[in-house]
Amino acid sequence: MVKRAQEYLGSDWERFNTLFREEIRSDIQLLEIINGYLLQRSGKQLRPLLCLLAARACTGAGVGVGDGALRCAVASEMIHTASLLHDDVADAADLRRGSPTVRALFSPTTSVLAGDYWLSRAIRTIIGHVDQYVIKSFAKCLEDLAEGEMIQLQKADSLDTTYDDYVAIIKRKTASLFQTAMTTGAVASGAVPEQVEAIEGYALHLGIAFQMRDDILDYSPAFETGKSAGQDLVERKITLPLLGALENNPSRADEVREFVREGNVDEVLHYVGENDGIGYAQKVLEEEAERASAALDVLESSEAVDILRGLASHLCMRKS
Ligand code: GRG
Repeated sequence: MVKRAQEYLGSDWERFNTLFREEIRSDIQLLEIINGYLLQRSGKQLRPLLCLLAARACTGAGVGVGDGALRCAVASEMIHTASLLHDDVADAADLRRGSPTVRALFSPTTSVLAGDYWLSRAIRTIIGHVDQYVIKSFAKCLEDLAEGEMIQLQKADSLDTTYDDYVAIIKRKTASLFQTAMTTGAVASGAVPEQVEAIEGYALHLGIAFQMRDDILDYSPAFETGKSAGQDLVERKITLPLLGALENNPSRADEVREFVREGNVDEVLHYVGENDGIGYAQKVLEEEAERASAALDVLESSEAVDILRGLASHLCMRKS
């Protein structure tokens, strides 16, 4: 489905990739080495894809999204990468996309500074090319990313995460950038408020579902994600599969939260398996994905809208 979306975007996708490489270029040798390393190991590039699909869905344009939307797509991928470079330091992660992290290969300081650079370049890419709405949306998103991580830190200490806390975290750390990527792509393409609202609703629910799937994958063996199972528990993150198991069998709640506190990951994995935490989480995320698709109902039918709906179902089942 990601491939189909890239093919549908055609020359716009190529223009995105060209601008992305131009805008991240640096004269500093160390940055060029790191940037090359990261560009060779690109992920799914989902946020720019969603940004450009939103632009197309709102304008009905066959080819050629405007320069503003293209810049929003580039900025969204740069911010995503910056957040991963910082996150890998916060989590002391050795692997990302199946390869050593910049943190492991160079140093934590290098990873944070490279993240700062990607973040600064994101801002430079849009300033002077887009209107105030777009700038404000990116600024709010950066605030959300930091807040989401902060709430997560707080909860790793108190270990009293509720479902509402969990949703507050994932809205900020994941859904917010989906929303910004898509609404800015739409606004920069001249979308009317009703269209922007539809796109924002889709992005919110898709972002929530996407993070829920990510949290399920953390309970799966490492071969497809390139990360080891139970990593979130090592970092004392209580996510939906565990919340689901606690909902299904609350009788051992105190004991299980104590396992998390002690870092007894195997016991927690066993408890989640026995109490169908994964099934619970999968059901909730599929409902979110349905909400995402339903939000698009007010938009005029188009191939872009079909692809957005297809992506919502596809991402529910993704394995990496
Ligand atoms: C410096 C911008 C900035 C933020 C600092 C550390 C931090 C605050 C935020 C981290 C937020 C974070 C890592 C959220 C997780 C989002 C997520 C599910 C990432 C994985 O996305 P994919 O699967 O990645 O799209 P690929 O590898 O495909 O690019």
